[in-house]
Amino acid sequence: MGIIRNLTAKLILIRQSKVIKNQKIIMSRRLHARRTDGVDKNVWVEFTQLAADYKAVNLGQGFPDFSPPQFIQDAFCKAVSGGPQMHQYTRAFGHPPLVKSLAKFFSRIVGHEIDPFEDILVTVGAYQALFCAFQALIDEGDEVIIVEPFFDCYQPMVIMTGGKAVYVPLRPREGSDILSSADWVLSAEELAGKITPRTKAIVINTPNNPLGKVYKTEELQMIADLCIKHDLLCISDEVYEWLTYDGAKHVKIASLPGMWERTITIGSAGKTFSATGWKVGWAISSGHIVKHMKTIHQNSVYHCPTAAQEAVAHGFEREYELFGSSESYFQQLPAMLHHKRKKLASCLQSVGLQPIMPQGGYFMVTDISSIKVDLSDQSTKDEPHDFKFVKWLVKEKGLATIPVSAFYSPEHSREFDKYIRFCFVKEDSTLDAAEEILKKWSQGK
Ligand code: IK2
Repeated sequence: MGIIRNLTAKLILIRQSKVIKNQKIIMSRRLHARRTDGVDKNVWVEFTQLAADYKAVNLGQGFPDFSPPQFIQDAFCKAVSGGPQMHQYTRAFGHPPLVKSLAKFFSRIVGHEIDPFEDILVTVGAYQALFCAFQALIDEGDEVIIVEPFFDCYQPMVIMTGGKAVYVPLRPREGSDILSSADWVLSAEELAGKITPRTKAIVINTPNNPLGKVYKTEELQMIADLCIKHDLLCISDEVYEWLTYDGAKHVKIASLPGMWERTITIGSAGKTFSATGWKVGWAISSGHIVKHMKTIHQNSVYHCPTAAQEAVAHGFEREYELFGSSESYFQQLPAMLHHKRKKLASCLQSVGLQPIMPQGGYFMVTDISSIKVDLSDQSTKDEPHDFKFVKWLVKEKGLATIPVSAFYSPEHSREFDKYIRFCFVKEDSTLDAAEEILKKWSQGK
């Protein structure tokens, strides 16, 4: 009996030491790819969770807290009950009714006959369109110029290609009060100075998130001239294209002479029809560019949800017919947001904060350097001032916003860490709740 017990104990020991050895082997191996190094932090993951944890009034992440228009909800319901094919795979590069309606709609705007099957790729939101663009077009060692402030994912997406992100900031115009996003300008000299023989593309975002800058035709022409002169691509993120105010006009850089062939225009049904959860986006460009993006798409996502695409197709058909009329959602949404923008601006002004009035989009940036609060408890890390401030505001006052330095490169983030971003695509009751918090705070309550 004793011998058997001893043998069993020995066997268990041998087995355990094998397990430990295997674990050591596994731990000595690098279990991840290097491309994930340094790109693990994400402002949306961090601050959306924080807002939820503190049940804050949420003027943080950019999504409406109201329903999409009835016509697009009806289109979605109709699609879902539209037969078995609505629940199955559709064409990999875009549901045929959607690519046809996008081509019809945007041909009129770009002034170029867009081929629905060659020139368009439908993606999982604008996010995936951006991902496909960077993966398909940027090689290891290529340089990509990004105009700051920029939607944060451009930087990790460039890094993951092995390319190098090079930054040029929009800067507040010198010598004047910075009252509007139009006062933030791009220096032609600074941009031209960043172009090297390795430069492959320039990335712009108009209307810009977070500033709300809507690039004027002259500014776009300056960028276009450099793209043509140096044979560069232009990735133009235009997800807020319908949201402009006070007469600002959105211009597509792809519509400028010589730019169709080298521009990738990115759009989002989430932003267009106030349905961010549907995650339908697209890239439009010349077929010789889109074909490479299709390669990335077919080897990663392959195809996007059918019913949502069917509904978005219906939305664009409707908007094509109503284009320019007061019934068009592309008129109604900015009209509604125009009021919300005014409401938020006067709320900020009433507590002594000066908003930078956005010409477009649904965000408003304000300078917080006049606010003196003790932020020493907010973080043990050496974080930028606006990160600490936004954390304090959520935890102490129950109001969620986003730090603007998250939209800057590490090189420039400290220069711009005195701003925070408010989102105003929210119910009036949400904006009222935010106003109440700010008013109470300013009265020392
Ligand atoms: N491009 C820009 C400029 C965006 O703002 C977004 C969505 N941003 O929303 C988060 C926020 O800023 O609060 C996208 C691309 C991605 O769009 P989609 O939702 O269609 O993937």
